[in-house]
Amino acid sequence: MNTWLWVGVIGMVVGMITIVGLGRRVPEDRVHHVVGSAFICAVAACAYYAMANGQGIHTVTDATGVERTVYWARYVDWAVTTPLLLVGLATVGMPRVRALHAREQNGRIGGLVGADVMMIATGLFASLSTQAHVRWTWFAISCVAFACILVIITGPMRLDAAARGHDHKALYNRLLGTLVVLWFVYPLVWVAGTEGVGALGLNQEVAIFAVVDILAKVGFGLLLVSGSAGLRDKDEKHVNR
Ligand code: RET
Repeated sequence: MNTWLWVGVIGMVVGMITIVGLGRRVPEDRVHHVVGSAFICAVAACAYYAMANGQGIHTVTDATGVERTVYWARYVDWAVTTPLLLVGLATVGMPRVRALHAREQNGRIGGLVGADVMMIATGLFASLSTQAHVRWTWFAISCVAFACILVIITGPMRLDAAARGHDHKALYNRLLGTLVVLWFVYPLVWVAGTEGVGALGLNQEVAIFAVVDILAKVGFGLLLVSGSAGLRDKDEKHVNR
């Protein structure tokens, strides 16, 4: 179990260094993708380092008397990193010009981040619940927030990206596909794991989360940074730099 937590630490640190190295090819106006992606890895590296050293872990005794180990440090990690991942995706789709719609776009990002923080916070409450009906109610609420995120990123934000031209549309769709597939693994592992029905043991759960976390942070960050390096803006000619 500890080995997988150390795999998490090393994976995130190596990922961060690779992203920063690759980021040197990214034009100045897209460096925010490099900074965001590198910070995502840095935050996760800290969370994995804490867990590997026995910190950010809590034992819950269920109403039935069964003891469960909750790695709450991952929820702190997710509460910071998932909004950053979504903002990274959102800024690929957002037009640079069209100040007329800036308010709507900022509002949409606010809604997205709000739903995301709600998803993670209610997921933490679910993990810490001792009674099954309370746990599954929190789980359902967290799933509703997840559904809201999916609606926003596959609906209006995707249309915005398509309106920015072929390159942005293609990159947005590639990132969206990767994000959706990987993010679905989290609730599935939660349900199958020790917080849910217990079909997966704690060791397996920790191992799967370590691998998916590396893919969702480092893999997504590499796609975003390498993809944004070669983007051509349709509206670039209107912008004074
Ligand atoms: C929980 C359990 C409750 C129901 C749902 C969940 C979803 C979690 C997700 C986490 C994504 C994390 C990422 C981290 C790293 O980069 C909290 C597991 C819906 C989608 C992408």
